[in-house]
Amino acid sequence: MSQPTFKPYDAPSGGWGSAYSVANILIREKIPLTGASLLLKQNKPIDGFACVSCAWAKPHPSRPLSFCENGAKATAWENTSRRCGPEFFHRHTVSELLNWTDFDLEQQGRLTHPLRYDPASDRYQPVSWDQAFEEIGRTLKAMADPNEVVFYMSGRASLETAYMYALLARMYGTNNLPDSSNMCHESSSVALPESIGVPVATVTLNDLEKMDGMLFFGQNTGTCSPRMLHDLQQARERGAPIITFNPIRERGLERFVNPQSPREMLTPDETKISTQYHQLKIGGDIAAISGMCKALFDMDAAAVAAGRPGVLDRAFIEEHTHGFEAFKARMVGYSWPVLERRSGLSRSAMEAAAVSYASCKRVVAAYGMGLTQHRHGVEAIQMLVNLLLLRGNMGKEGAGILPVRGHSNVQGQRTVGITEKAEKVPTDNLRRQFGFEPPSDDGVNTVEACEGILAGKIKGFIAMGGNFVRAVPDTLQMEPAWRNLQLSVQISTKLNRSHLITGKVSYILPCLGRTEIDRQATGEQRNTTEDSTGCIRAWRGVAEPADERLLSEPAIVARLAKATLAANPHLDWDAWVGDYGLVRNAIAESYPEIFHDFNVRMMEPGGFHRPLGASKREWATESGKANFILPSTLAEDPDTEQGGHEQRDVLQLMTLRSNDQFNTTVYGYNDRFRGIQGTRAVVLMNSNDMARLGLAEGDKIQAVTVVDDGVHRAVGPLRVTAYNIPEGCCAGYYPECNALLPVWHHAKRSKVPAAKSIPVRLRKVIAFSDDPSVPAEPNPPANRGAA
Ligand SMILES: Nc1nc2c(c(=O)[nH]1)N[C@H]1C(S)=C(S)[C@@H](COP(=O)(O)OP(=O)(O)OC[C@H]3O[C@@H](n4cnc5c(=O)[nH]c(N)nc54)[C@H](O)[C@@H]3O)O[C@H]1N2
Ligand SMILES: Nc1nc2c(c(=O)[nH]1)N[C@H]1C(S)=C(S)[C@@H](COP(=O)(O)OP(=O)(O)OC[C@H]3O[C@@H](n4cnc5c(=O)[nH]c(N)nc54)[C@H](O)[C@@H]3O)O[C@H]1N2
Ligand SMILES: [Mo]
Repeated sequence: MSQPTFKPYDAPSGGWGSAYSVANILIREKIPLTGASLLLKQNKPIDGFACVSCAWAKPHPSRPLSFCENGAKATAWENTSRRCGPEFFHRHTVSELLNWTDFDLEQQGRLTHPLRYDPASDRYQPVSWDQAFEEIGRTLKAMADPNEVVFYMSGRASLETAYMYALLARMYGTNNLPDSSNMCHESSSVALPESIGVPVATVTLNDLEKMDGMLFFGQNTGTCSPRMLHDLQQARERGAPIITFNPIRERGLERFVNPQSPREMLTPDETKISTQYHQLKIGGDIAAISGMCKALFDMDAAAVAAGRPGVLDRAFIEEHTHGFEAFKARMVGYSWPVLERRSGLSRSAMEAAAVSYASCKRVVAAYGMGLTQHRHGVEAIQMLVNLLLLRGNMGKEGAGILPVRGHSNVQGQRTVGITEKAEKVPTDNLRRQFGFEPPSDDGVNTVEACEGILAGKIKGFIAMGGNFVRAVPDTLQMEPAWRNLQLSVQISTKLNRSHLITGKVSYILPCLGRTEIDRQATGEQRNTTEDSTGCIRAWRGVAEPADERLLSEPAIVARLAKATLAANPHLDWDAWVGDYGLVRNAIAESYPEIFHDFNVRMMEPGGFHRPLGASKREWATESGKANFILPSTLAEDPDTEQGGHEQRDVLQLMTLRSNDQFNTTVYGYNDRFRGIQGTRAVVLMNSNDMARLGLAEGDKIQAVTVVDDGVHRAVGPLRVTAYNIPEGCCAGYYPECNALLPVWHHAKRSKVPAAKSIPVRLRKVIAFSDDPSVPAEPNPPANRGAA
């Protein structure tokens, strides 16, 4: 690999950079021409497939080309012509593969055979499907307590798979159904029901067309949901201000050229996206939003005193909200110097944001991991809702709250039963439909599953997709603990590190991807997903399967169920696999309010939306109103501050995605927008902090977590790279930095790991070579961003 380079990237997001990047990956993955034409079916309803990348809404009618750079990469990644079959596993022991990077592992291509780990030869060996299901079923049946087993789900599988998987876990006897949203938008799932009585976004694409202003917090649109840039571009063309809060200047939120517009591609036209860009401190959001609220109260008082109409929506507040007076007293009582220190923004910046916000009548507030992955993630989201409520921006066209979801069906899986919380299960319906008693105790979420594995209480782990061991906190504690599992089953499309940390009995079960044709007894099957705006639609894979041996995810769940559970006269798993329409009928019976007439409605070209009371100003909260909820603190993290985070040599580290990855899947080493090429082993720092800490550009450091629980957590060597980021803050890449994140360092109540604020010290490393084959550090290579 060539030497890493670091230089600011001047081009806008989208544009030619995006077009080249798509072409490169199609060539690299040797996607045949028919494969490239796959992209024409991407995000096309009914007879096309939903993109496997992010969960952003798909417009109807669809655009002729309905994919983005990262969506194209995800499709190419799934449809690669490379295969990772038995001969590969014959050539490489698992111990050897443990030294490979995430990139190299997934580069081997699609998994083709069911595989069982053989400890004697330290290799994965091919087995028959029958043998695999028989042993897995036998091992599950032998567990002393169903709560010793975890059924994890990443966010990609369809509604049909998710429903069947949740049913399998509950019939087995457990609510241990953690999923990737426990590391992601669980903070939204806790915050929003308390504030407005729904767990998800209240807006649709129609609202984005009608909004006349937007607030944007902690979401990297250009990389993580690029198709949304079209909606932002259109808003800007209508003159709507977009006010962004992010510690770093993300290119997609600065300027954009639509790579599918010949006019824009050939002229210097680019759209400036954010009209105000506030580089607040990591974790400064509650203070920044409080500052905006305080400014609104000041403006309102001044307007009313001058006999002008106020800036608050008094009628809305009166009729629809609860807790306003206490909220006002708190906001008015905050002092500007404290708000400035906590947010890292000046009073005038917060006031300017408030003035711009108050100039709009219909505002949508969007946010991502920059809010949710903090100790106070739940409260930060509730503060954002408070800000919307002050001007009645909830439950009217063009306004509302928009958590931008991650995985392409992560929201939908929750809707059909993937949850550890017993109260969210439609117990009566399941009992009536299937004649069994669903478990009434809560199961474990992701953090609790990690704790259970560390404590030796969890003994079996089934993963429907994902790369659990790599995605969770405390890598260096989790990996050895994982080896004590009696059973680890990974249902996957590509090889990843979670496969290599084996338990006593370990299986890899390879499955079809969403882009592939799913042939069953009644013919080619459709599947359904729910996007970030609560829109549910039908899709169909169009590519030939990567291998004839692959089973679909519903087929794997059904075979696991048949091998594990006693026969049930009310449930014919084989019939369900033969016709996914029968699964949808069952979903409709369990969740009639959302899914009635599912098989018919899913065929509407624009899909159908789940009902959301808050979007009609119906508040399913305890007070029966939309609630103003007070934050408990302005501090970013009072717990770790006591441990010394106010010390001058401790920085707050946020762990980020590059433009060349999808979560733990690393497509390559180029973070184009951030100007980092050829490496992921970096720490991005403010140059004043570098000077203060005696570090120079290119120095190698080891990052060490500053908490006082007695565990040493370090990652490195990382290259010091000067970057436009506020003082006291620094950034590194996920998942390489996950070894720094303590498992207990999570959002209060939602337990989302606080991956955006890890207190660290940086220690200079003396002996280090840029040659990755020269080990310089005790860290396993996986914790260095290789190259
Ligand atoms: N290409 C691509 N697309 C993806 C993914 C991917 O890995 N690659 N992952 C998918 C998944 S599962 C998810 S959840 C989403 C994630 O998409 P995002 O929510 O965009 O997540 P991150 O990339 O982690 O970036 C979070 C942003 O928050 C900012 N930030 C960090 N700390 C703070 C803070 O304290 N306050 C504020 N205001 N901002 C902060 C960071 O600078 C960054 O811009 O994307 C999905 N789409
Ligand atoms: N430090 C830090 N940690 C984080 C985050 C962060 O920002 N910082 N982000 C968190 C977030 S938001 C998330 S969502 C999690 C992600 O956690 P996960 O969802 O567990 O991880 P992914 O990397 O998305 O999983 C990739 C693997 O999924 C498998 N796969 C891909 N497609 C399919 C399919 O169609 N079917 C099946 N069965 N398998 C498939 C492939 O084998 C691939 O290797 O990570 C979390 N961890
Ligand atoms: Mo996510």
